[in-house]
Amino acid sequence: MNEDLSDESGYEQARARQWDRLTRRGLLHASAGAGLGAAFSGLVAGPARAAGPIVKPLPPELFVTHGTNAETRWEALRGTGDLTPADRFFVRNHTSTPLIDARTWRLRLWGTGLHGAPAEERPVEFSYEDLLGMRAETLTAFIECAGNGRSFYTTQQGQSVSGTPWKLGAIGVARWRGVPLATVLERARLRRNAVDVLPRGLDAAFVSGGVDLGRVRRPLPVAKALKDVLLAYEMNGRPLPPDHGFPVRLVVPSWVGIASIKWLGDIQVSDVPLFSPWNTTFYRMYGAGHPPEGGPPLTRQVVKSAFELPWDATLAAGRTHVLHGRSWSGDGRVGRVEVSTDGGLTWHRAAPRGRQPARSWLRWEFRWRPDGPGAHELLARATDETGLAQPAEVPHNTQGYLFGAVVRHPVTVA
Ligand SMILES: Nc1nc2c(c(=O)[nH]1)N[C@H]1C(S)=C(S)[C@@H](COP(=O)(O)O)O[C@H]1N2
Ligand SMILES: [Mo]
Repeated sequence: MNEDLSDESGYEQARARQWDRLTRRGLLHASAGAGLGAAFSGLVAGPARAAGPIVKPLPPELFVTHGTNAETRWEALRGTGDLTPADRFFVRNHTSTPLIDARTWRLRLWGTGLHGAPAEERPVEFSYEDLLGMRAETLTAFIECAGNGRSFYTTQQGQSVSGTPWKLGAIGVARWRGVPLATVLERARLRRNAVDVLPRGLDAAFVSGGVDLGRVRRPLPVAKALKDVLLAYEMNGRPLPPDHGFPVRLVVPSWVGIASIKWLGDIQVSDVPLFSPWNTTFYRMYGAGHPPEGGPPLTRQVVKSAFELPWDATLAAGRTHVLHGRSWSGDGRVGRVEVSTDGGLTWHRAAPRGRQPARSWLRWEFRWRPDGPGAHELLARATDETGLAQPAEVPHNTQGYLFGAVVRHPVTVA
């Protein structure tokens, strides 16, 4: 296959064609759920379950919880640098954080995309120590949920969407260290005709609407897997915390958070396209304006901005405040940030604070002296280096993914 599948539009076009072919041939069902994957999961030692869905403390001044998930409060990022400390990094769990023993843990690679390991019964195995012994790389990158900002489809656009009603706190930036997925694929003797890898977590199977969808897993094109994906075992200089994927997680820079599978147990490598509910039912756009079978699988995150302020902040009238915020994009660095304090009538440039690491966020500040007391809305909009800017409104999709419109942040001047 000579298409550049690390390129977003190329990937999406290729996927759309593969999708058509497979659904027409009726193969989807056979490869989607049960089949090989279920048979193989019998080989995976069952990890212990934590008491609650999330292991780390979730003090209310740092997090808002939504079921099995925890959202970072933006005011809790005030005073932090580019890296989000692990104690305030958001958690998105489909079920519960599993507690895994790194001494018995193995990463297993299997499938038709590997030489010599055609069947799932003969996986290529790596222990935690094997990975620690390989040449490591570090990468500073954000992980952001595709649903970050979802609640604003409803509160700003009056639209109904399903899923966790995040504000803007389903993002964090960390310095990840680990082994390039490319290194491990090479050691497992990747075949030239491999097209997809399907990493799968060791957390419990996800049940949605009474249907057991199996363990969390989402296919990734081999070209992306070989480009910049990390098998990470460290976050900000420490071993991964349990909630963020200990012992090893994938970090897929700039792509929707679901791609960065936590608590990695096995990776299927295939010479035919792979499917799971996480690239068919979820993480595609459905609804008016989208194809009935859904848009292409989501890949890159969109441009967004947020203020490091409580939601409904109170600021004193008649004095100058330095407002802090951050902007980011899945397409490259942020080029420009503008702020409006009058509901979007006039816009003024925010001042960057330092240089933005690639695949991370730009921190910025803006001086504002509110004159009279009352309710205000603060708006920030960013344009990335490719020229993509945040619009005033975004088209709806039923699952509320990729809300990239300018968010109106309520502030009370007192
Ligand atoms: N195994 C597994 N991996 C997973 C998930 C999960 O529930 N199980 N959630 C995904 C989603 S939707 C997101 S947004 C990110 C969140 O990573 P974090 O919890 O470390 O912030 O992990 C992804 N990887
Ligand atoms: Mo997510």
